[in-house]
Amino acid sequence: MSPLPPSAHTSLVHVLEHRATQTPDRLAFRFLPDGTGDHPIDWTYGELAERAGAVAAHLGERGLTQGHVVLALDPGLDYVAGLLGIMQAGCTAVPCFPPFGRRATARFLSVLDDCNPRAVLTDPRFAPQVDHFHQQLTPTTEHPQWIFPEPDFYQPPDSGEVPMRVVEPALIQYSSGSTGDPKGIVLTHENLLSNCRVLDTHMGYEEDRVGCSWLPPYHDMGLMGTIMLALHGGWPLVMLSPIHFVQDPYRWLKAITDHKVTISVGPNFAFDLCAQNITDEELTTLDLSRLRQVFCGSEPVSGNTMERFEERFAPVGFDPGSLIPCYGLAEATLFVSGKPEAADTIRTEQLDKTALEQGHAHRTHTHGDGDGAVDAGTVRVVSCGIVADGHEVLIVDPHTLTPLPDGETGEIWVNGTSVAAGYLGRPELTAHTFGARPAHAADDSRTYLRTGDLGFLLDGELFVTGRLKDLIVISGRNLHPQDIEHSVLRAHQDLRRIAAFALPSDKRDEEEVVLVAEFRGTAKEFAAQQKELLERVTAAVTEDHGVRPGRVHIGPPGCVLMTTSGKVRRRDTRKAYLDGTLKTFPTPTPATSTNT
Ligand code: 649
Repeated sequence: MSPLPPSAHTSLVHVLEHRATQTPDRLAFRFLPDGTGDHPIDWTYGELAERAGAVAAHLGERGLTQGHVVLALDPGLDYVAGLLGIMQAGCTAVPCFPPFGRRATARFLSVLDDCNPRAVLTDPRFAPQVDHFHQQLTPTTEHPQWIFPEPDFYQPPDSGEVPMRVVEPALIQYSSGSTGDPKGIVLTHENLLSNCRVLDTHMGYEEDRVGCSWLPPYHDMGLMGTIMLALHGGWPLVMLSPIHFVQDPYRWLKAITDHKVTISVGPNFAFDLCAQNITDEELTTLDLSRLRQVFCGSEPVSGNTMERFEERFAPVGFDPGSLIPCYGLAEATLFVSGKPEAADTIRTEQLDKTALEQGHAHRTHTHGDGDGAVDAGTVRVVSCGIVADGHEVLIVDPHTLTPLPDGETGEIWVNGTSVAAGYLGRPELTAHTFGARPAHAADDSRTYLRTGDLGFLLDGELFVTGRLKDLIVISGRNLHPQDIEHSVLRAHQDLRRIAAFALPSDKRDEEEVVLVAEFRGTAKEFAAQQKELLERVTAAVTEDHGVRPGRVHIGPPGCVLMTTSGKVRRRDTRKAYLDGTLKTFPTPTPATSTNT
């Protein structure tokens, strides 16, 4: 397998064309439809190119030669063909999940409202719902063409015309923004190729590379991190659906064992799930000795989780040196930093907790491979490695916009060719987020992406310590506080201001949702209804978002801190919660019994 000359291709569609010409019979993608090895579906580059071409031709026949096309198929090989076909037809792909269930449908419709697609490519089982979808769209959104591919959709049409009309932008990625306020990240073909190139450089070349992924194909890590990377690099990717993984995490490691996988990826929670749920009996059927690179990113990487995973799977050949903590975000296409290839263990630092809360990374002592013991007053932070080739990370004081020296925490800013063009239809937000310049920089100096994440650099490595933005990340899902707060408001008419934020759970190595809500009533009324209020809030949040709030504080007016313009000050409310200074209802005085 020869690595591609990177400069020779202007898009991934051209990369596919190249592969289909040079190595048509080589395996490109393998999908495990039931999550096990029983009925794998294999596509070679030749087959993939033929199917993508067929999709492009069918779109062309329907007059879809430009504009946005939402791709909302189930995970599988058709998703890959759909994606490349849309781009080949001259359209911009908008990857999305299928509109299944209340939450997903609400988000799906808000994506449609935001990007005004000319067409939606989704599973035929949603055909009966089209009228219902249309009724829920904003009246100004034009009704898209609905395409429900049947198998012949992936066969070249009789006309034989296969377009090759790749145009900009390549793709709109929705991953940030709440349901009520989605933000579409506009990615160019160069962004997608740049992300592949920097990851290729970071990972190095391997003759026998085989990837495995259960990540959703509509999320940046699944799409840009696995599908596009595999196509670009010319190595096969074994895919299973996220549902099959979550139902039984053993399937991931079994697929790695069975298909001689050398590279894989997952968020922190996936490593925990495996370490906790895989039985001793299952363990005996695993062989992880071929695995050389396992990326872990998308949420804070826990040193403890990594150790638990290493310990559990070392007996079946897992090499701890293969773990690669990494950091990235869809606004930078995907990859920003990762453990250097040469390093054989994860780097963690023990830092003084109080100093870190004030923004200074003061080492208490260094940990090479870590023994898991953390002193009180100390936090352990895992390094997310070195910054992507040709990219720059600046740590900036978010208030003064002054660049900070090594070891000081501030907002992570990124510059480089993987950084997206901006948010669809949002010039002001785009200028603010993508066009940042540090204080006193010349007007024509380079601009940076403000990531909204907090971290510091130390000896050339990036450590991510928190989020400036209020996003709550739980089990690999990004939850928007506004959406959760909205559910709480619905739960009870006497609850008004709400603040939702994340705090580390006492019980698990994860964050949990914490809610602070104001109750519009007297202390006595509160005491009488407290139990019901808690039940209703918990039920509403669990039902709407699939997460159970870890802690709920209901207090009198004033317990949720607000700005003068009426915005919830989540971070300040969170701090007051931690400091124990939140307003509370007086504890009811125990009824005094009168002795007569
Ligand atoms: C992050 C994506 C990180 C994300 C992944 C490189 C087969 C197997 C392997 C393979 C290829 C084929 O979460 C991706 C880089 C993968 C190479 C795979 O190779 N994007 S997002 O836009 O949805 O969210 C971004 C936010 O997530 C948080 C930050 O708040 C960020 O703004 N985040 C992290 N927080 C703490 N620590 C980290 N390491 C974080 N990474 C992302």
